[in-house]
Amino acid sequence: MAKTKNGVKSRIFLHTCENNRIFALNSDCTTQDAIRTMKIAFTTPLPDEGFTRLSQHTLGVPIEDADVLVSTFDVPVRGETIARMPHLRLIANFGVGFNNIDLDACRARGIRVTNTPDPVIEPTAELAFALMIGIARRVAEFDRRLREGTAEPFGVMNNLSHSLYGKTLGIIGMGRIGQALARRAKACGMRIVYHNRQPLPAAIETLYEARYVSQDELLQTADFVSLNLPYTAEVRHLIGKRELAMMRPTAYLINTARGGHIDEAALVNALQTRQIAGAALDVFEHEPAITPALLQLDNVLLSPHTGTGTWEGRLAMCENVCDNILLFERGEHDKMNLVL
Ligand code: 8YV
Repeated sequence: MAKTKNGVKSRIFLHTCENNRIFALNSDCTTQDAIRTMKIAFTTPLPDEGFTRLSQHTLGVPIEDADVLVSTFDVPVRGETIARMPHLRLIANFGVGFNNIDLDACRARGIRVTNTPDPVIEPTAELAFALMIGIARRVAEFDRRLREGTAEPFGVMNNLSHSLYGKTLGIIGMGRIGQALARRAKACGMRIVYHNRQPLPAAIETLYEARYVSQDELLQTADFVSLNLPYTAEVRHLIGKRELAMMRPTAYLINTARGGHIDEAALVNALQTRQIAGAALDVFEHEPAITPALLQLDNVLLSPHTGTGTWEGRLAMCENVCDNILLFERGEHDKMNLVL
């Protein structure tokens, strides 16, 4: 057990899933409740206090018995898992991205799928911004070098880095996370260009002083390129050899979306040859494995898929999952965050 800052008790077992094992959450529910209410299984244990609103339900049942599955990004819900769940009616994903779920298998069975788009916006934008500052100002590298005793001596022309102020941020995927990042970047004196499937309404562009450009123009002109778009098979390797070659040698690539957006082998090459200045990555193509060459490079800042991983974010995501389950139970499907 651990305590949060505000004293709330919680079990922390995020990131503990191994071999797609299905974990159970503790429950005080009686058997009688279980007969009357929906049975909910979890692919990964989540903080108990986030689910008190579901206490009349049976939480943490074996997946074979579940009506509802709460899933997370790190445990794929494949067709074979769904086939083991004859009663399954809803997958309530804990996270905005749902590429962990086999939607075709859900569609075939009429299983509904929800996600948590709202609470992930600010923490993810925050981490993207932290990564931008971190890589450009060499924050983690300086810390590491000082601890290792490999730092350059203090001095006016030593330990130089690059400013964000006055630079151009190119956002690929100007949805709500992209816009939350734009808000932060604008406040720090950055110019913003973006690429989306469609340009945003003029009022939103004006708000962020953001200019719509083609993806190629964005790659050619931005000092920082941030990926903030959802992952689907069509955008696998959106950033590969060709795209990296278009980027400026002084540019940084930031990814808080999904690892599959980037051809990691091509990125390693671009970083080793200094074709681009650096990369800051919260997500990885072969997650949780990290391409070993990335670990050797100083012009890379790494983070363990923790864009939404704040206490505040996690508890708000739990609330969002509970809302979706309770709305489903009441048949208020139009109010749920339905993705299917
Ligand atoms: C979450 C995420 O940590 O929301 C998402 O899509 O990728 C993550 O940042 C994760 O989904 C929690 O399950």
